[in-house]
Amino acid sequence: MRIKTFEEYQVAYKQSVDDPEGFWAEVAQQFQWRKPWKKVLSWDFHEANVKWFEGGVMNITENALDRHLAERGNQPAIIWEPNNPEDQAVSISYNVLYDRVCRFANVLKKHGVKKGDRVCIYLPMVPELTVAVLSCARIGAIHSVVFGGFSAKSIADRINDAACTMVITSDGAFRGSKVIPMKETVDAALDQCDTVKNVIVMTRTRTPVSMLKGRDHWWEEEVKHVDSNCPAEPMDAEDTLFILYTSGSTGKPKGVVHTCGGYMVYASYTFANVFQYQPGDIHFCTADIGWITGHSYIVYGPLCNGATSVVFEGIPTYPDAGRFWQIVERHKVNIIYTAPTAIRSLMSYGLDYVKKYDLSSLKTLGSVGEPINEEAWHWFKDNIGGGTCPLVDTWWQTENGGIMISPLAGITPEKPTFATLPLPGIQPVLVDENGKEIEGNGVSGNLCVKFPWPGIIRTTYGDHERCKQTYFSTYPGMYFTGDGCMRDEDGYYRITGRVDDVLNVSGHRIGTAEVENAINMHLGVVESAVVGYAHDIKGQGIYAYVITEEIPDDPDMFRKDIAATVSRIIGPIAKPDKVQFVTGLPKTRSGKIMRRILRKISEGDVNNLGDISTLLDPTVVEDIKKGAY
Ligand code: 7RM
Repeated sequence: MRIKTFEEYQVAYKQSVDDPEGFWAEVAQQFQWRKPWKKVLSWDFHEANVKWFEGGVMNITENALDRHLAERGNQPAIIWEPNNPEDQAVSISYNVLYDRVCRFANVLKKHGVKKGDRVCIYLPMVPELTVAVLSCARIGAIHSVVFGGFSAKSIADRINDAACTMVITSDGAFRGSKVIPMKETVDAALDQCDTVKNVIVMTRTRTPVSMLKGRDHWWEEEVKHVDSNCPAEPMDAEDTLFILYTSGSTGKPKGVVHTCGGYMVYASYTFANVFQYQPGDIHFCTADIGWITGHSYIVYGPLCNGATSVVFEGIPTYPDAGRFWQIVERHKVNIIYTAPTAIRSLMSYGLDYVKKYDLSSLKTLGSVGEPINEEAWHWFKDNIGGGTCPLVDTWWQTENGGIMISPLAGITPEKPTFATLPLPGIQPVLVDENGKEIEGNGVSGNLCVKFPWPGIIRTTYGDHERCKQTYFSTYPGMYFTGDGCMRDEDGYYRITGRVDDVLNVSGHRIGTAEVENAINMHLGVVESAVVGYAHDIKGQGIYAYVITEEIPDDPDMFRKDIAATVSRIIGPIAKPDKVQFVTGLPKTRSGKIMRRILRKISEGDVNNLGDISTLLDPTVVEDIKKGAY
């Protein structure tokens, strides 16, 4: 399963294309199955139907926990680094994690949670988050983790879409110097939800919270009164493991569905190979478990490989910009997997924060979430990796379950700013506007994948048609990623960014339509249009053009009010960086906003707007260029 040389990569890649079923069956055999599968793969991209390892029976927690107990029961599964560096880190062995998962799984059962039920998890980065996720998987309940930065309304939308019956949260969260309410936000969400029967509240900040009799229960009380034995629920490989909501170019976020068998195989295989994980390695992924990167490379991938995974509660700049490097030194981290936005931000604080710490334990560096610029790539490689650690720029998406295009650390070549080569099993293609495949090297196009892999999205929860429409209809017969991409003379891939109306702000996916809808809910707003613009740290910033009923008396205050509304409706991550008030928006005769023009204006490229003759009213462009008010 482990690729050790470039030649082995080439052989594996070829086999994965010539005989995908044979290739993946061999990989899958290395996991623990209760019953073998009957069919490795059946698929139809036109109907968006893909099944892997059908008929196979397993439970991912037996692979993430039980399987390791005999050999490494006392090895840390998780090292938890709290927000405050002066508080003791907590090491949780596989034995203890197993025990905590079984107990909490019994708590879920006691409250009536059964296989197939949906459970919303809204927690900070505490060990209980991993316990909650695995406990759901243990009993076959479907977890829907919602990132702790989302608003009450976003939580409610997600709970209602999936008809969750249980919520797991905490009283509050520590984040840098801030204490953030969690339960209070859940309470506000639950005013708009009626499927939720029970809420379990873990104590973190011990801030006062309302606890409703009959609905709300303290985590710590609950786990006292349950058995520590909880046999894993037998799951079909194609039973749903989790739902994770992600933004697209239209409408509300979609519930991406991943299933047990294929996801396990893909997350684990990619973890082992991309990072070249060795037994005993300490792996530190700085993402939040609320995003797919955390699901696959903090929880499932590392634990299914028996690794030690660092869970960090805080932020990179608290108490200062040396925090990541302090963690590396303190826990002798071997693999660090982070995002370009974090690297760029830390770069700006200078090297003193880096030099204070011993980073010699590091073996592998990883980057994910957005294109990494050349400067950040070299800074990371040279100053953190000492110029010698391999750096893997990993491209993938929530819908993919795991890494798709990336170097294998130290095995396949690197090229700054390039995700380089597809992993075995991944068949990328570039297509032109008409869906025609662009062959050869030294070309650019829209990135599609023409053959299924085990971690591919199965459906969008409750709305299969939407899955078909979003990913499989633009270029019939292929999965469309929404990304633009170039393939250079050597056949290496470089992802250039989204080609649809999805923004990537600090590695967070945000739909322009979502932000516009939130802005339009603000009192006095008539209409708005949102685009991304190049931002030094965030990668992209959010630029909003807003038409108001009246010229605001105090435009700056109005801007802040709009930001407050967006924060309230979506969450602070979606707040616009810039708001420009305008009297009109550039629209085509059919009423479509020409974002292309707005993007250029937001980047200051006003003399190069291209063809504006198709606009209903070309004069609005002049007004916007002037900066109306
Ligand atoms: C893992 C994750 C997916 C979008 C994707 C891209 C962008 C992610 C890279 C990247 C360039 C990379 N999932 N993206 N990784 N772009 N190079 N290495 O981020 O669903 O939240 O976002 O992120 O645009 O479509 S995600």
